[in-house]
Amino acid sequence: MNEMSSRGIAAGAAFLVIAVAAAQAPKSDPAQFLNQPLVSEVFTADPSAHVFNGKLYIYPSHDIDAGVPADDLGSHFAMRDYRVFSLDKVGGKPVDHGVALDIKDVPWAGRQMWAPDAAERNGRYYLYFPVKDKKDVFRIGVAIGSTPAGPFKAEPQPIDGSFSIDPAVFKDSDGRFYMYFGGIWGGQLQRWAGGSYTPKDAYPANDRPALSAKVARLSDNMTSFAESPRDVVVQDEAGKPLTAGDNRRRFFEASWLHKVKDTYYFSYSTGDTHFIAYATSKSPYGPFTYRGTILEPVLGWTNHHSIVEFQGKWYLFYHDAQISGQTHLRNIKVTELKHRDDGSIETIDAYFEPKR
Ligand code: FUB
Repeated sequence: MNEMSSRGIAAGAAFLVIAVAAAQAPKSDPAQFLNQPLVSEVFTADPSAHVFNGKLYIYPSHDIDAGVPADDLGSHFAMRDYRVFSLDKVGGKPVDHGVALDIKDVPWAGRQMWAPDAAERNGRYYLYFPVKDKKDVFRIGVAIGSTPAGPFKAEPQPIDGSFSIDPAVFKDSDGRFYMYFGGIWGGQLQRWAGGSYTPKDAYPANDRPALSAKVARLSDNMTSFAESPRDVVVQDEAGKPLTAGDNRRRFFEASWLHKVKDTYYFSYSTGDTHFIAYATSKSPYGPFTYRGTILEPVLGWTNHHSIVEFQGKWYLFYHDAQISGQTHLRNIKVTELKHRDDGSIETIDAYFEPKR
Protein backbone atom coordinates (compact mmCIF):
# COMPACT_ATOMS: atom_id res chain seq x y z
CA MET A 1 0.00 0.00 0.00
CA ASN A 2 1.27 3.50 -0.66
CA GLU A 3 0.60 6.81 1.03
CA MET A 4 -2.98 6.84 -0.26
CA SER A 5 -4.05 3.84 1.78
CA SER A 6 -5.86 5.99 4.33
CA ARG A 7 -8.51 6.60 1.68
CA GLY A 8 -9.99 3.14 2.05
CA ILE A 9 -10.62 1.35 -1.25
CA ALA A 10 -9.13 4.16 -3.30
CA ALA A 11 -5.69 3.01 -2.15
CA GLY A 12 -2.86 2.53 -4.66
CA ALA A 13 -3.00 -1.23 -4.96
CA ALA A 14 -3.80 -3.50 -7.89
CA PHE A 15 -7.34 -3.90 -9.29
CA LEU A 16 -7.62 -7.36 -7.71
CA VAL A 17 -6.73 -6.23 -4.20
CA ILE A 18 -9.15 -3.36 -4.53
CA ALA A 19 -11.96 -5.60 -5.78
CA VAL A 20 -11.54 -7.85 -2.77
CA ALA A 21 -11.43 -4.87 -0.42
CA ALA A 22 -14.51 -3.40 -2.07
CA ALA A 23 -16.45 -6.61 -1.68
CA GLN A 24 -15.82 -6.35 2.06
CA ALA A 25 -16.44 -2.60 2.26
CA PRO A 26 -19.27 -1.43 4.47
CA LYS A 27 -22.20 0.25 2.70
CA SER A 28 -21.40 3.86 1.93
CA ASP A 29 -23.01 6.65 3.88
CA PRO A 30 -24.27 9.39 1.46
CA ALA A 31 -22.94 11.96 3.94
CA GLN A 32 -19.40 10.89 3.00
CA PHE A 33 -19.84 12.33 -0.49
CA LEU A 34 -19.83 15.92 -1.70
CA ASN A 35 -22.31 14.99 -4.47
CA GLN A 36 -24.88 12.26 -5.03
CA PRO A 37 -25.07 9.95 -8.08
CA LEU A 38 -26.72 11.43 -11.19
CA VAL A 39 -27.97 8.03 -12.35
CA SER A 40 -28.86 5.07 -10.15
CA GLU A 41 -30.89 2.79 -12.47
CA VAL A 42 -27.75 1.55 -14.25
CA PHE A 43 -24.05 1.81 -13.44
CA THR A 44 -22.28 4.60 -15.29
CA ALA A 45 -18.67 5.81 -15.38
CA ASP A 46 -16.10 7.91 -17.29
CA PRO A 47 -18.58 10.72 -18.03
CA SER A 48 -17.67 12.85 -21.05
CA ALA A 49 -19.93 15.91 -21.06
CA HIS A 50 -20.58 18.34 -23.92
CA VAL A 51 -23.09 21.07 -24.67
CA PHE A 52 -25.03 20.44 -27.87
CA ASN A 53 -28.04 22.55 -28.88
CA GLY A 54 -28.09 24.28 -25.47
CA LYS A 55 -28.31 21.01 -23.49
CA LEU A 56 -25.73 19.03 -21.58
CA TYR A 57 -25.15 15.59 -23.05
CA ILE A 58 -23.24 12.98 -21.09
CA TYR A 59 -21.46 10.07 -22.78
CA PRO A 60 -20.45 7.61 -20.05
CA SER A 61 -19.27 4.03 -19.97
CA HIS A 62 -22.08 1.66 -19.04
CA ASP A 63 -20.68 -0.56 -16.27
CA ILE A 64 -22.04 -4.08 -15.86
CA ASP A 65 -21.20 -7.04 -13.72
CA ALA A 66 -20.17 -9.47 -16.44
CA GLY A 67 -18.81 -11.98 -13.96
CA VAL A 68 -15.27 -11.61 -15.29
CA PRO A 69 -12.67 -12.04 -12.53
CA ALA A 70 -10.71 -8.89 -11.63
CA ASP A 71 -7.08 -8.54 -12.73
CA ASP A 72 -4.43 -5.84 -13.22
CA LEU A 73 -5.52 -5.38 -16.86
CA GLY A 74 -9.04 -4.37 -15.85
CA SER A 75 -10.65 -7.41 -17.50
CA HIS A 76 -13.61 -7.06 -15.14
CA PHE A 77 -14.48 -3.77 -16.91
CA ALA A 78 -16.31 -5.83 -19.53
CA MET A 79 -18.84 -3.31 -20.81
CA ARG A 80 -20.96 -4.05 -23.89
CA ASP A 81 -22.83 -0.90 -24.87
CA TYR A 82 -23.13 2.87 -24.47
CA ARG A 83 -26.10 4.88 -23.26
CA VAL A 84 -26.44 8.67 -23.56
CA PHE A 85 -27.93 10.99 -20.93
CA SER A 86 -28.93 14.65 -21.13
CA LEU A 87 -29.60 17.46 -18.69
CA ASP A 88 -31.43 20.76 -19.21
CA LYS A 89 -29.79 22.17 -16.12
CA VAL A 90 -27.28 21.04 -13.53
CA GLY A 91 -29.30 19.85 -10.54
CA GLY A 92 -32.03 18.33 -12.73
CA LYS A 93 -32.64 14.63 -13.32
CA PRO A 94 -30.81 13.29 -16.37
CA VAL A 95 -32.89 11.91 -19.23
CA ASP A 96 -31.77 8.41 -20.21
CA HIS A 97 -31.83 8.19 -24.02
CA GLY A 98 -31.21 4.45 -23.97
CA VAL A 99 -28.66 2.38 -25.84
CA ALA A 100 -26.82 4.46 -28.44
CA LEU A 101 -24.36 1.81 -29.60
CA ASP A 102 -24.11 -1.92 -28.87
CA ILE A 103 -20.95 -3.99 -29.23
CA LYS A 104 -22.79 -6.45 -31.48
CA ASP A 105 -23.16 -3.66 -34.04
CA VAL A 106 -19.42 -2.94 -34.20
CA PRO A 107 -18.11 -5.45 -36.78
CA TRP A 108 -14.48 -5.41 -35.63
CA ALA A 109 -15.07 -5.34 -31.85
CA GLY A 110 -14.08 -8.10 -29.47
CA ARG A 111 -14.69 -7.01 -25.88
CA GLN A 112 -14.60 -4.17 -23.35
CA MET A 113 -16.23 -0.93 -24.43
CA TRP A 114 -14.35 1.61 -22.30
CA ALA A 115 -14.56 5.39 -21.88
CA PRO A 116 -16.15 7.14 -24.89
CA ASP A 117 -16.46 10.74 -26.05
CA ALA A 118 -18.50 12.63 -28.65
CA ALA A 119 -18.27 15.60 -30.99
CA GLU A 120 -20.50 17.51 -33.39
CA ARG A 121 -19.57 18.90 -36.79
CA ASN A 122 -21.94 20.34 -39.38
CA GLY A 123 -24.99 18.82 -37.70
CA ARG A 124 -23.61 15.28 -37.52
CA TYR A 125 -22.64 13.65 -34.24
CA TYR A 126 -19.68 11.38 -33.73
CA LEU A 127 -19.28 8.88 -30.90
CA TYR A 128 -15.67 7.86 -30.31
CA PHE A 129 -15.06 4.70 -28.33
CA PRO A 130 -12.22 2.38 -27.34
CA VAL A 131 -12.84 -1.34 -27.56
CA LYS A 132 -10.58 -4.35 -27.94
CA ASP A 133 -10.59 -5.82 -31.42
CA LYS A 134 -10.90 -9.54 -32.06
CA LYS A 135 -7.15 -9.95 -31.38
CA ASP A 136 -7.58 -8.29 -27.96
CA VAL A 137 -5.85 -5.05 -28.98
CA PHE A 138 -7.50 -1.77 -27.96
CA ARG A 139 -8.42 0.46 -30.91
CA ILE A 140 -10.56 3.56 -31.17
CA GLY A 141 -13.73 3.40 -33.21
CA VAL A 142 -16.14 6.04 -34.41
CA ALA A 143 -19.88 5.80 -34.92
CA ILE A 144 -22.04 8.45 -36.60
CA GLY A 145 -25.51 9.75 -35.73
CA SER A 146 -27.87 12.55 -36.67
CA THR A 147 -28.74 13.55 -33.10
CA PRO A 148 -26.57 13.96 -29.98
CA ALA A 149 -28.35 11.04 -28.30
CA GLY A 150 -27.79 8.65 -31.15
CA PRO A 151 -28.34 5.95 -32.19
CA PHE A 152 -24.90 5.84 -33.78
CA LYS A 153 -23.79 3.63 -36.64
CA ALA A 154 -20.26 2.31 -36.32
CA GLU A 155 -17.76 2.64 -39.12
CA PRO A 156 -16.68 -0.80 -40.39
CA GLN A 157 -13.10 -0.42 -39.14
CA PRO A 158 -11.39 1.36 -36.22
CA ILE A 159 -9.81 4.76 -36.92
CA ASP A 160 -6.68 4.09 -38.95
CA GLY A 161 -3.59 4.60 -36.78
CA SER A 162 -5.56 4.60 -33.53
CA PHE A 163 -4.65 2.54 -30.49
CA SER A 164 -5.08 2.34 -26.72
CA ILE A 165 -8.04 3.89 -24.85
CA ASP A 166 -9.95 6.90 -23.55
CA PRO A 167 -10.46 9.21 -26.56
CA ALA A 168 -11.31 12.81 -25.69
CA VAL A 169 -12.19 15.13 -28.56
CA PHE A 170 -11.60 18.86 -28.21
CA LYS A 171 -12.91 21.53 -30.59
CA ASP A 172 -10.61 24.54 -30.67
CA SER A 173 -11.82 28.11 -31.18
CA ASP A 174 -10.61 27.97 -34.81
CA GLY A 175 -12.93 25.01 -35.51
CA ARG A 176 -10.20 22.36 -35.55
CA PHE A 177 -10.77 19.11 -33.67
CA TYR A 178 -8.11 17.18 -31.77
CA MET A 179 -8.29 13.72 -30.25
CA TYR A 180 -6.35 13.06 -27.04
CA PHE A 181 -6.06 9.41 -26.05
CA GLY A 182 -4.09 6.67 -24.35
CA GLY A 183 -3.78 4.81 -21.09
CA ILE A 184 -1.12 2.58 -19.53
CA TRP A 185 -1.47 -0.83 -17.81
CA GLY A 186 -4.77 -2.32 -19.11
CA GLY A 187 -4.99 0.53 -21.64
CA GLN A 188 -1.97 -0.97 -23.51
CA LEU A 189 -0.17 2.31 -24.33
CA GLN A 190 3.08 0.68 -23.15
CA ARG A 191 2.74 -1.88 -25.94
CA TRP A 192 3.06 0.78 -28.65
CA ALA A 193 6.42 2.23 -27.61
CA GLY A 194 8.05 1.25 -30.91
CA GLY A 195 5.18 2.61 -33.04
CA SER A 196 3.49 -0.75 -33.62
CA TYR A 197 1.75 -3.19 -31.31
CA THR A 198 3.73 -5.76 -29.40
CA PRO A 199 2.00 -7.97 -26.84
CA LYS A 200 4.87 -7.29 -24.41
CA ASP A 201 4.70 -4.44 -21.88
CA ALA A 202 7.60 -1.95 -22.23
CA TYR A 203 7.73 0.74 -19.56
CA PRO A 204 10.48 3.36 -19.26
CA ALA A 205 12.79 3.14 -16.25
CA ASN A 206 11.59 5.17 -13.27
CA ASP A 207 14.06 8.01 -13.92
CA ARG A 208 13.18 8.27 -17.64
CA PRO A 209 10.35 10.39 -19.11
CA ALA A 210 6.94 8.83 -18.47
CA LEU A 211 4.84 7.48 -21.33
CA SER A 212 2.74 10.29 -22.75
CA ALA A 213 -0.87 10.53 -23.84
CA LYS A 214 -1.23 11.08 -27.59
CA VAL A 215 -2.87 13.81 -29.62
CA ALA A 216 -3.84 13.90 -33.28
CA ARG A 217 -5.81 16.46 -35.22
CA LEU A 218 -8.94 14.99 -36.80
CA SER A 219 -9.61 15.28 -40.52
CA ASP A 220 -12.64 17.25 -41.68
CA ASN A 221 -14.52 13.96 -42.14
CA MET A 222 -14.12 13.40 -38.34
CA THR A 223 -13.48 9.71 -38.95
CA SER A 224 -9.72 9.75 -39.51
CA PHE A 225 -6.54 11.35 -38.17
CA ALA A 226 -5.15 14.23 -40.21
CA GLU A 227 -1.66 13.51 -38.85
CA SER A 228 0.33 10.90 -36.97
CA PRO A 229 -0.36 10.97 -33.22
CA ARG A 230 2.13 13.07 -31.24
CA ASP A 231 3.20 12.83 -27.59
CA VAL A 232 1.36 15.04 -25.08
CA VAL A 233 4.37 15.83 -22.92
CA VAL A 234 3.71 16.91 -19.33
CA GLN A 235 6.70 18.66 -17.82
CA ASP A 236 7.59 20.20 -14.48
CA GLU A 237 8.08 23.94 -13.92
CA ALA A 238 11.72 23.66 -15.00
CA GLY A 239 10.64 22.19 -18.36
CA LYS A 240 11.73 18.62 -17.53
CA PRO A 241 9.31 15.88 -18.64
CA LEU A 242 7.72 14.11 -15.67
CA THR A 243 9.37 10.76 -15.08
CA ALA A 244 7.81 7.31 -15.14
CA GLY A 245 8.54 6.94 -11.41
CA ASP A 246 6.66 10.13 -10.56
CA ASN A 247 3.33 8.35 -10.23
CA ARG A 248 1.68 11.11 -8.18
CA ARG A 249 1.94 13.41 -11.23
CA ARG A 250 2.57 11.45 -14.41
CA PHE A 251 -0.09 10.57 -17.01
CA PHE A 252 -1.91 7.23 -16.63
CA GLU A 253 -5.26 7.52 -18.52
CA ALA A 254 -8.46 9.62 -18.88
CA SER A 255 -7.25 12.55 -21.02
CA TRP A 256 -9.38 15.67 -21.23
CA LEU A 257 -8.74 19.06 -22.82
CA HIS A 258 -10.51 22.32 -22.10
CA LYS A 259 -9.56 25.89 -22.91
CA VAL A 260 -10.02 29.10 -20.96
CA LYS A 261 -9.17 32.27 -22.93
CA ASP A 262 -5.85 31.31 -24.59
CA THR A 263 -4.80 28.62 -22.10
CA TYR A 264 -5.19 24.93 -22.90
CA TYR A 265 -5.77 22.71 -19.87
CA PHE A 266 -4.80 19.06 -20.27
CA SER A 267 -6.20 16.97 -17.41
CA TYR A 268 -5.83 13.26 -16.75
CA SER A 269 -5.87 10.50 -14.16
CA THR A 270 -2.67 9.49 -12.40
CA GLY A 271 -4.13 5.96 -12.17
CA ASP A 272 -2.40 4.08 -9.40
CA THR A 273 -2.27 7.21 -7.22
CA HIS A 274 -5.88 8.09 -8.14
CA PHE A 275 -5.68 11.85 -8.72
CA ILE A 276 -7.16 13.92 -11.52
CA ALA A 277 -4.21 16.17 -12.34
CA TYR A 278 -3.87 19.09 -14.73
CA ALA A 279 -1.21 20.86 -16.77
CA THR A 280 -1.38 23.95 -18.96
CA SER A 281 0.02 25.14 -22.28
CA LYS A 282 -0.44 27.84 -24.91
CA SER A 283 -0.70 25.17 -27.63
CA PRO A 284 -3.11 22.22 -28.01
CA TYR A 285 -0.04 20.07 -28.68
CA GLY A 286 1.77 21.14 -25.49
CA PRO A 287 4.20 20.71 -23.91
CA PHE A 288 1.98 21.12 -20.86
CA THR A 289 3.33 22.28 -17.52
CA TYR A 290 2.05 20.38 -14.50
CA ARG A 291 -0.04 22.64 -12.24
CA GLY A 292 -1.66 20.43 -9.58
CA THR A 293 -4.66 18.33 -8.59
CA ILE A 294 -8.22 18.94 -9.76
CA LEU A 295 -9.87 16.02 -7.96
CA GLU A 296 -8.60 14.04 -4.99
CA PRO A 297 -9.07 10.25 -5.03
CA VAL A 298 -12.69 9.09 -4.97
CA LEU A 299 -14.24 5.87 -3.67
CA GLY A 300 -13.08 3.14 -6.08
CA TRP A 301 -9.78 2.52 -7.87
CA THR A 302 -10.44 4.53 -11.04
CA ASN A 303 -10.77 8.28 -11.30
CA HIS A 304 -12.02 9.71 -14.61
CA HIS A 305 -13.61 13.05 -15.44
CA SER A 306 -14.57 15.67 -17.99
CA ILE A 307 -14.79 19.45 -17.77
CA VAL A 308 -17.40 21.57 -19.51
CA GLU A 309 -18.73 25.14 -19.45
CA PHE A 310 -22.52 25.35 -19.25
CA GLN A 311 -24.82 28.29 -18.60
CA GLY A 312 -21.92 30.49 -17.45
CA LYS A 313 -20.27 28.06 -15.03
CA TRP A 314 -17.62 25.35 -15.32
CA TYR A 315 -18.44 21.82 -14.20
CA LEU A 316 -16.45 18.72 -13.42
CA PHE A 317 -18.13 15.42 -14.25
CA TYR A 318 -16.58 12.41 -12.52
CA HIS A 319 -17.51 9.05 -11.04
CA ASP A 320 -17.10 7.02 -7.89
CA ALA A 321 -18.36 3.72 -6.52
CA GLN A 322 -20.79 5.12 -3.95
CA ILE A 323 -23.78 2.92 -4.86
CA SER A 324 -22.09 -0.45 -5.27
CA GLY A 325 -18.88 -0.13 -3.25
CA GLN A 326 -17.30 -2.07 -6.15
CA THR A 327 -14.64 -0.54 -8.29
CA HIS A 328 -16.06 -1.76 -11.63
CA LEU A 329 -19.67 -0.69 -10.91
CA ARG A 330 -19.56 3.07 -10.80
CA ASN A 331 -21.95 6.03 -10.79
CA ILE A 332 -21.46 9.41 -12.44
CA LYS A 333 -21.57 12.74 -10.57
CA VAL A 334 -21.14 16.44 -11.23
CA THR A 335 -19.77 19.35 -9.24
CA GLU A 336 -18.83 22.95 -9.96
CA LEU A 337 -15.23 23.66 -10.95
CA LYS A 338 -13.54 26.98 -10.23
CA HIS A 339 -10.64 28.60 -12.06
CA ARG A 340 -8.74 31.20 -10.06
CA ASP A 341 -7.59 34.49 -11.60
CA ASP A 342 -4.02 33.16 -11.87
CA GLY A 343 -5.24 30.30 -14.06
CA SER A 344 -4.99 27.62 -11.38
CA ILE A 345 -7.93 25.36 -10.55
CA GLU A 346 -9.37 24.90 -7.06
CA THR A 347 -8.80 21.31 -5.90
CA ILE A 348 -11.98 19.36 -5.17
CA ASP A 349 -12.20 16.73 -2.46
CA ALA A 350 -15.47 14.92 -3.08
CA TYR A 351 -15.06 11.96 -0.70
CA PHE A 352 -14.92 12.32 3.04
CA GLU A 353 -13.38 9.13 4.30
CA PRO A 354 -15.00 7.20 7.08
CA LYS A 355 -13.54 7.76 10.53
CA ARG A 356 -11.85 4.54 11.54
O1 FUB B 1 -14.06 2.36 -17.64
C1 FUB B 1 -12.96 1.58 -18.04
C2 FUB B 1 -11.69 2.29 -17.79
O2 FUB B 1 -11.58 2.61 -16.40
C3 FUB B 1 -11.56 3.64 -18.46
O3 FUB B 1 -11.30 3.55 -19.84
C4 FUB B 1 -10.49 4.22 -17.64
O4 FUB B 1 -10.26 5.57 -17.83
C5 FUB B 1 -10.97 3.88 -16.25
O5 FUB B 1 -11.94 4.78 -15.79
